[in-house]
Amino acid sequence: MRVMVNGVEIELVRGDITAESSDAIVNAANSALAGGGGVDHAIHRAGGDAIMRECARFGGCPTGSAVITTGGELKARYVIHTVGPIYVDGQRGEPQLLASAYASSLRLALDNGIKTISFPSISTGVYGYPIGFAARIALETVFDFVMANKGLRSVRFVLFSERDLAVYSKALERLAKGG
Ligand code: AR6
Repeated sequence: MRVMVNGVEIELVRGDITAESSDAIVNAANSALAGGGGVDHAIHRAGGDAIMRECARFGGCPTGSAVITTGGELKARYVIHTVGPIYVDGQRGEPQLLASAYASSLRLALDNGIKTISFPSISTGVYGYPIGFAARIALETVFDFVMANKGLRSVRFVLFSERDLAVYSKALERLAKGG
């Protein structure tokens, strides 16, 4: 599914983000930037050691922020590592922190001349964020950002399962209708 918002293509696909050829892919990292499971593991495995060497220089990244490294051996030139919140009950700032993870990644992309960027579904794996809520926050944050900032050409969500793609599609339909 694909919509245009203020001249920017926002697209949802099912797939493996490590195969993306956008300028940057986003990693769902932890605040130690230490590597881990899920998409983080897949990106470091596919991109090689250069990514971890650059991560180590930052000495970590607070929840809701982002840092940028080389894409190493990936097709993508850069990896933007962002740290989403661990979901507890939704009352501990999780929505704001999740929105901030997306917005910080988009800001870093613009600052580095990136035109095309691909996101996974941040926080909805190991970190337990209910995907219906997370999808809405992710898409709303992207809509708000591209309405307020010129420079990006495409923002893609690469969802790992058909179910995740269906949830994001429903959220995007609702948002595109203004709901
Ligand atoms: N391509 C796209 N999406 C993927 C891929 C892939 N190759 N692999 C997994 N996903 P998670 P989090 C999906 O757990 O919840 C790590 O250990 C997955 O199905 O990777 O933000 C970090 O080091 C899910 O929908 O990230 C942190 O400690 C989504 O990516 C912690 O997990 C996010 O799941 C971060 O947890």
